[in-house]
Amino acid sequence: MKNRLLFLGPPGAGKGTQASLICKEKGLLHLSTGDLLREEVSLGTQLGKEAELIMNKGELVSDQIVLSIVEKKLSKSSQGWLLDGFPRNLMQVELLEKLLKDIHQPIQTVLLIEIDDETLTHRMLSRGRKDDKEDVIRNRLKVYRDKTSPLVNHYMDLGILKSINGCGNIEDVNNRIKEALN
Ligand code: B4P
Repeated sequence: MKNRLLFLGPPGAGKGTQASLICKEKGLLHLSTGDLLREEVSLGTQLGKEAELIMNKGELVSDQIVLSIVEKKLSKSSQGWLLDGFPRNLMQVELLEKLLKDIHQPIQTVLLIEIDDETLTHRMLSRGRKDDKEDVIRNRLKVYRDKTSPLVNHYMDLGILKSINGCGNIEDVNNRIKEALN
């Protein structure tokens, strides 16, 4: 299996859930920008304070903040990695491509988790995180459509995109992902 992966999909699609399973199984570094930002928030750092205000509105945190977090982690990894929730717009794609070129570690496969808005909204409301409120979720879906979904065409044009259906239970989705990555 390839060991430099990117999981793409709308908020609540299960990127984090599935990325954890795949990373545990394959020994990859799990790099979730959402988790890393939430860690900064819980530590009460200056960066965390700035990020929290933006995350609670469902907007994207600044590209430079996110890149600096990713850069630190990626440069330490030797066993392969899975990017979860990053990049989220075309500027982040550009910044990431430059970074990966510098360390000679191009992405091998981008996996798109596809799922309908109703299921996403239901999952996020059941999770009940601070940014899982109905109006914030609506905005996060809009931000995904406006800023993140153009990445699908970008990676399709590069010939490295695979997509799977994200509906169904965690195990079924996991099996679909493993099949797609084989
Ligand atoms: P993220 O932390 O990336 O979170 P997410 O997109 O909401 O969730 P994910 O798709 O990982 O779903 P999960 O597995 O948790 O982003 C949060 C915020 O951080 C963003 O809005 C933004 O502000 C900021 N941010 C992050 N990255 C950024 C970047 N690169 N640039 C700028 N800002 C950035 O699953 C959702 C729920 O569904 C869970 O409760 C899970 O248990 C459940 N679930 C999963 N799979 C299921 C299944 N098959 N069946 C039933 N339930 C399931």
